[in-house]
Amino acid sequence: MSRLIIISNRVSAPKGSMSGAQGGLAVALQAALRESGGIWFGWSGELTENFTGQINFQRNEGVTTATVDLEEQDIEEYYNGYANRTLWPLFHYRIDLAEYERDFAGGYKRTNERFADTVRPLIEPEDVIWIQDYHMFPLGSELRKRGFRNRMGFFLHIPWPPRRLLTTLPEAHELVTSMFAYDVIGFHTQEWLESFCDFARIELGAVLEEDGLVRLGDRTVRLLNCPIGIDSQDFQAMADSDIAAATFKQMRKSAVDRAMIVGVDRLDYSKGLEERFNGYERFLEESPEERKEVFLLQIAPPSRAAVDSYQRIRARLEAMSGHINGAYADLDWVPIRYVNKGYPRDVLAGVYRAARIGLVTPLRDGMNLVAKEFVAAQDPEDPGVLILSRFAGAAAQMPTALLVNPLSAEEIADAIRQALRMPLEERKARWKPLYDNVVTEDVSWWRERFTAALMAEVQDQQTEVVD
Ligand code: ADQ
Repeated sequence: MSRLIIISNRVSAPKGSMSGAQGGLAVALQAALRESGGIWFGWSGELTENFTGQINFQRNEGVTTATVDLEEQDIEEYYNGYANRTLWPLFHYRIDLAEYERDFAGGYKRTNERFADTVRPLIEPEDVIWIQDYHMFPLGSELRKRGFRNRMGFFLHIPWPPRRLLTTLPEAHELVTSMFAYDVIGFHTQEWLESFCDFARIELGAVLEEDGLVRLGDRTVRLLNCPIGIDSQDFQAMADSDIAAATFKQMRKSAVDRAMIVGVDRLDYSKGLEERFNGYERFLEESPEERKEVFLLQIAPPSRAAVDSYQRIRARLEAMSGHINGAYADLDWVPIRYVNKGYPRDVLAGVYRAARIGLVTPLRDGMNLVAKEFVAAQDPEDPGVLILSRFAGAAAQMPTALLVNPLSAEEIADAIRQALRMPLEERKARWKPLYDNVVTEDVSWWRERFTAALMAEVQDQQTEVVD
């Protein structure tokens, strides 16, 4: 079996006994590395005065990680700039928030060149390279320019935007052309895959061949619809753990017979939190008789605090929760508990299980793993109801959730009412197919599906320079 080299912006070394500290993606990629004896390379998350390219190797529980520090200008332009202020909003359809700056684009290119130069001595001819996410679109092409003919795959964790939006990016042609350096490109849904195809075909003149292949010049790429899942077995085990049971008890006690609606999201404008609060407020306004039977627990740890748009949404949500609580709270009841903290995964599992409704309403999301975790944590004899945005990648695999338009306060309010009134039999009937999917198409299924496609690609194509 070939060695696997995984490259991503941030690297997660195994954390051993810290129960519930690691996400499913980290665990799945670590498992792949253990099997193949490979390396996980990326940014350390640390700052250095001058970039030296010195690699810090670590070996934990059979997984080797190799990380490099970046200098301030790289972090500002590549990470806070192009990745988080240009590509993230654009790829989530928010061109109103996207900032197009040549310095950001330049820093992104420079940092990817630095990654390519740094990882270069670690790669052997038979290695298979798997690059993750939007921080590193051009890395494959940079490696090809340095003479690497290895099989290379890329997986995109976020949506791919419609062609008309992507054309607003000054570097769009260059960026998408560079992606033809890969042998396989994976997306969470057919929709994102087709949007990529549209751009490649209409803007670049790429040719769609049979069987998911797209050709541009002398390079052919396989496009793969490959939805990510969660570590469902581990997550269920966490839901059955003592910590989860204690959290469940604590939550039920503090709910005093009220139904809990739960939202768990990174504090990000793509997650539709303002719109969710509006939808919940609409429900409170329209349903005075049911109002005090519920409360909303929104857990939203801050992220990307260096970026203005994230500071703004944080302030906005604080104001909205204050306003809603001010308008509706009573002596014995507060409609929203808004918590800006992260919790271990076993605690989250207990919270999900105690909830009657999971409210997952991103405006756009590549997949959304919270929806899957919520389903995995439910009690089969008394499952909660998942309310899910139609615009999350997860909706394609979860048709029996209550699917809503997250921009419509009315649809969110209606769905909350429907979920509260839903008889047990219907709750079970809706939950079971969701659960079956979460278990079958889990994170191991995802990574095996992707690596199998990558390993299968025959290298009979020109792999020289792709600009
Ligand atoms: P994210 O945008 O981070 O991921 P998501 O898929 O929902 O979104 O994953 C979030 C993870 O963080 C979940 O595992 C969740 O449990 C955890 N989390 C959130 N809030 C937390 C809290 N308060 N405490 C502890 N943990 C918390 C990106 C894309 C997604 C895609 C994933 C994986 O934006 O669309 O599903 O990558 O590809």
